[in-house]
Amino acid sequence: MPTPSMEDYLERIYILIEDKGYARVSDIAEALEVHPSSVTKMVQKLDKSEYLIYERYRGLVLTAKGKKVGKRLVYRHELLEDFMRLIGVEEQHIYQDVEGIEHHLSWDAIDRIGDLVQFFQEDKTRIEALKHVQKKNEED
Ligand SMILES: [Mn+2]
Repeated sequence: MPTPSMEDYLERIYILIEDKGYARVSDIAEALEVHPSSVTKMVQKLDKSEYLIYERYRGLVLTAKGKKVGKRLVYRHELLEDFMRLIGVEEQHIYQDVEGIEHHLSWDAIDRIGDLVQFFQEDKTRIEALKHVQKKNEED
């Protein structure tokens, strides 16, 4: 199992490769707001754990395992953002809240949140019912 920090890197590397076709140490450092030397260290660790292959002058590529995990991590982040938005969390809080919780939930909990998001999306009157409760609570 990757550590929370490894997860953050894998998630970011997966997104960079999806968007640009490659992920350079400098791009990762910029995206995660860390020093390039920290990126190099982590990339070496991810290489050792077989999530990617890193060659100093050729850059890095995700292994099949790295792609699979990266994809799941990006899905998890997006699902949790959808969930926060759906329950009415203010936009300005969503990203940081998700960053704060994403590493600490079991995949069981993620799947159940997925069910809940689907439950609301399948019938918009359910969202209206939730909004009604929120409005009542605000009035109290
Ligand atoms: Mn994230």
